[in-house]
Amino acid sequence: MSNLSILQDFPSDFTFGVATSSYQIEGNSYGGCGKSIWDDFAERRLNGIDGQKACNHYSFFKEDIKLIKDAGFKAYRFSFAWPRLFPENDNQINQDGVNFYHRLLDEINLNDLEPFPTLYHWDLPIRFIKNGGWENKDTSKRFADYANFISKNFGDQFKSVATINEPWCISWLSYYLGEHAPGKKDLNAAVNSMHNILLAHGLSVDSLRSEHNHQIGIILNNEFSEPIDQSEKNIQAANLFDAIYNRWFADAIFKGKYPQISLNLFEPLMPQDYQSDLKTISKPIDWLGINYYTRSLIKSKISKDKINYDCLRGSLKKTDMDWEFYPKGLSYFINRIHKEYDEKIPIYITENGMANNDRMNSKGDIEDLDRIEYFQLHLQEILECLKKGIPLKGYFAWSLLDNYEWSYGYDKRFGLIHVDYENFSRKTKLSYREFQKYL
Ligand code: IFM
Repeated sequence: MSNLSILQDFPSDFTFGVATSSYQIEGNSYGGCGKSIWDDFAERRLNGIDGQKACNHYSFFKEDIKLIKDAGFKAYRFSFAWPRLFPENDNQINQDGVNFYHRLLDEINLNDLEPFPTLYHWDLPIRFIKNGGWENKDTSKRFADYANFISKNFGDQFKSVATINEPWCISWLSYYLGEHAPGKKDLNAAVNSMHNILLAHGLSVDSLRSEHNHQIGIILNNEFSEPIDQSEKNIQAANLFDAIYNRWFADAIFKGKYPQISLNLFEPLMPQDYQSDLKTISKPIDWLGINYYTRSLIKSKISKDKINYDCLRGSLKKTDMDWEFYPKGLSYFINRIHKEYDEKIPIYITENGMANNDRMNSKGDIEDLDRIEYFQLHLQEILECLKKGIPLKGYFAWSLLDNYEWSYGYDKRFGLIHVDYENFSRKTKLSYREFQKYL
């Protein structure tokens, strides 16, 4: 029987928390929040299924913080919504938005939870799209101003802060694969946004530090890259996937350069002065967040743009996203960061969890045993890494609540807590109660 008794084996200074993001839970129709690229994308591409209401965390945040506290978690990872703070333009503040984040941070601190805000979790104000969104370096500069505003206004309410959540999703998934807002399929746009999102990170490190002595990190999503077989061409394809998905961002941040294998393809498309930006991008940070969910099986293919691979799913047990359980990938990336990038950098697992086809039993309970097993298997890998002395500091389950899962709308449920989207009632699942029992 799956359980989370493994939680008892962790050292007492290891932080357990839960994670969410603004657009996925807050509800953009409340409190004067402006439109983001996701409202526009949802209208154009998702039959209008958007985050206008989401979980109405805007109204229910006190109840949600209490649930975090009651489970025994010690930290809460959430994100600021840029369009909530600056709905119309870069200078006109929405005071309701400012008040909301003050109240949220107060509530987190009053409950002795450590706030882990992220500055950007994908809800770019819609006005930026006219100028190309992340294709345009100006967006990176505006982001640094926004970061400075946050530090100036809220900086005495938190210590740790992450600049960007999942740069691969913001750039490759959104500008090359077209699966996320703004939904472009253009290699040139993708390459520029892959650089500019990192520049936004680098510039914001300085603009945050100019206000407060924060502990600054960035959050990278990693997906394990496994060639479908050991043939030379499939190994090469898997290396290219890895260079674009994983190494592009980590190499730039920790080594101040891009991996040669992807740069060979991208160099002609890069912004002219990209090399001098790499100095800004690789400014020292205080911690790294890793989001980890699954692996991809990579098969070589010939493509006009030379992105010569296809991603397949294997036959291991799968989540409701069709993502395989592959916990070994998590320890692989932890070890890789530690050995190949920076052996001193404190690492947090900032997201890990699964979408499950949750069903209520006759008593109205959700017994999400597969989710418990998923957590248990990944925690096991983390524990092994801790035993080797890797400076792993914490783990955030994704997610506190069922929420808006981007292009999938509300169909995929990742929460430890079930949300009824009609009346916003919350109901704890068995996985929540397992954390509660052992924390
Ligand atoms: O829901 C997302 C989150 O916003 C970013 N990381 C992956 C999660 C699951 O897809």
